[in-house]
Amino acid sequence: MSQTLVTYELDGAVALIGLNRADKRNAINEDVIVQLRDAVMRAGDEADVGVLFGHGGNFSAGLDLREALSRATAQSAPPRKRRRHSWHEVFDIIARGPIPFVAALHGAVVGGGLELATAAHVRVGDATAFFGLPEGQRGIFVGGGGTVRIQRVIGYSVMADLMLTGRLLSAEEGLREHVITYLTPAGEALAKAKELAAKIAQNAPDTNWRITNLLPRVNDLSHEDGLFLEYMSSNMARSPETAKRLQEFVDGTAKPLERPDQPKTPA
Ligand code: 1HE
Repeated sequence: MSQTLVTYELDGAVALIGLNRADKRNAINEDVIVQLRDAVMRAGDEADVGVLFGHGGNFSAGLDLREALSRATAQSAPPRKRRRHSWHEVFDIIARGPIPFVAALHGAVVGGGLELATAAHVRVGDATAFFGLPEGQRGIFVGGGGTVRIQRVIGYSVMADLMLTGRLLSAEEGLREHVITYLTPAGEALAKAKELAAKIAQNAPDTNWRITNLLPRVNDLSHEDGLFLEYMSSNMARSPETAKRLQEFVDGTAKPLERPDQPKTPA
């Protein structure tokens, strides 16, 4: 596995992680998963925010169907020991790890590519992006956490529609269905994702961690348990950073909030 299938670059507090298999439309095989795991682990150690993107003309064409075919036809015995599915493990490190991730999406974002994108916390798409779940056409099923994550993002009715009919959503439709929350002109998703990542890196890391780890878990809880967890969290010992940030606001030295109708201040 000498080929660099996933690139890694540290840009200040932001780790840039790129799928680098453009000739195969960044289809995800097991070697990609192994390298992606290394990259996101490293990002968690070194960076405050990660950005996921695809080299070439697409984010990702999903599961490597050639590899899937050779697995489907190989006469191999079932494993003696069960292990956690490698995609679940890596996508969970992204979704529930120590740092937030922003995904920059363009071209194909389909199948496992969409599952990877929805493991990120903020998604930016450019005008070339299209989204779909063609598993039905391939005779397979989502396997990268899509049943849990994509269903939460777009809801059962849209997910079932995409899977049953094979319909692809345009970038505009993706924005409407909350697949992405930012839409840029063609070729500008990565720049926008970097800009957002730099902004996210300015938050207190502990607050970012609660946004990425506590908030999604509350979705799985009852009303009572959700409020209890929120109460416990808000009463956790406050860090010196919290006091410093509150003091800055009280002193009038904190950066003002950027209102939607004002020109953006540099991050
Ligand atoms: C691939 C893959 C792939 C491209 N696995 N090799 N994913 C899909 O069902 C999507 C399959 N791909 C496509 O529909 C198209 O390739 C695209 C719309 C993404 C791009 O089209 P295009 O015209 O730019 O590229 P292409 O000519 O179709 O493909 C270029 C090369 O990439 C070609 O290889 P080559 O050796 O002939 O040059 C393709 O075979 C290769 N390629 N996509 C393997 N996916 C954990 S469960 C998740 C379940 C899923 O992800 S299901 C969705 C699978």
